[in-house]
Amino acid sequence: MEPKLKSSSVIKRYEHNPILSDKDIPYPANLIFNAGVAKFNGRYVMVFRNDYGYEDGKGFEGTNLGLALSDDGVKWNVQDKPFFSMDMMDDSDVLRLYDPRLTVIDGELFICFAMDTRHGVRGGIGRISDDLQNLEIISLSVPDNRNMVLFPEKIDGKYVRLERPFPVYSRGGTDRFDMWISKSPDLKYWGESELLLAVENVPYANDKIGPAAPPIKTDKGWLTLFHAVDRDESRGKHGWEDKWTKRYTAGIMLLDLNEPSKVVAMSNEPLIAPEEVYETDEGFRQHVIFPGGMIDEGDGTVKIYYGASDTVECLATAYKDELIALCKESK
Ligand code: BMA
Repeated sequence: MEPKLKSSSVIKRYEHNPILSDKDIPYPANLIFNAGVAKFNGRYVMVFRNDYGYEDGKGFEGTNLGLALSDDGVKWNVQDKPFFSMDMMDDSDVLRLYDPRLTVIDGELFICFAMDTRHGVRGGIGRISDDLQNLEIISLSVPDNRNMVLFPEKIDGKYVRLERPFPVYSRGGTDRFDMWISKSPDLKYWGESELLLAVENVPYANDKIGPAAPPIKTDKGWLTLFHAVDRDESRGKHGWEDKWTKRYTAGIMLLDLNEPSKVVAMSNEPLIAPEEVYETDEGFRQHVIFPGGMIDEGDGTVKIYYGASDTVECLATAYKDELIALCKESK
């Protein structure tokens, strides 16, 4: 029997979840999920992943990134064309961009994304123009790396990012991937890399972990969401695939304000675990909670945006103080 994981009681899911799905999209769309969200120039901006053109037995035709805007973070207006599609890229090595995260730094909007290429998965950082029409790529990692997120301000004069390289050869040939942190003087050249949090530090993970949303600054530290994966070979069909043995949950921790490579406290239980029908029984890959955005509303609450079942985009809210209280001091 797989252990039952429950969401923390401090999490309140939006009662009309999902907030965005394929039926809201004015161009071909099948799976709308794993969005990045930021408050930028007075409104909420969302860049979401769209896997489109599904054909039975063949899979998907492609992936593009869509753009949606909102005044309240709940109801979204989707722009009539994708924000990014492969015809905008003239590098034949690149296969797709996906899983965007958005961070505003000094009034500019930045995006992190994963980029599949014919020679491995690269983590990318780009700048989005103020009119939200253009993406300028600033930096691309060597393979394999993804799940990058940027902190919303420089710390000690340097930009900081969380990331999740995925070494296979040196780690037994299977998933066993941890969270790392790196620093940069200019968003282009990255270094001072350190291990931040390892799979074995997360009691409800046995497979891999990765960054989720840009951290939020609090007086107790950087409030930081991540995703955690546990695998159980006895799991069978979940969704469109015959075998899907992983479960994705969301976790929460606090990083030191001045030295964010130090985890000061963490919750020993998942923050969000798959429970609702759109998380467990519907969709492409069930039992997947994949957060990509956490917005500080300035009134003591946060909005958390997460992809559910790799199929729809959902919203949950929580009080910042209650999230902080979940994080127990680490030894
Ligand atoms: C990860 C990424 C995510 C996806 C998740 C669950 O490896 O590919 O985009 O949401 O798997 O399928």
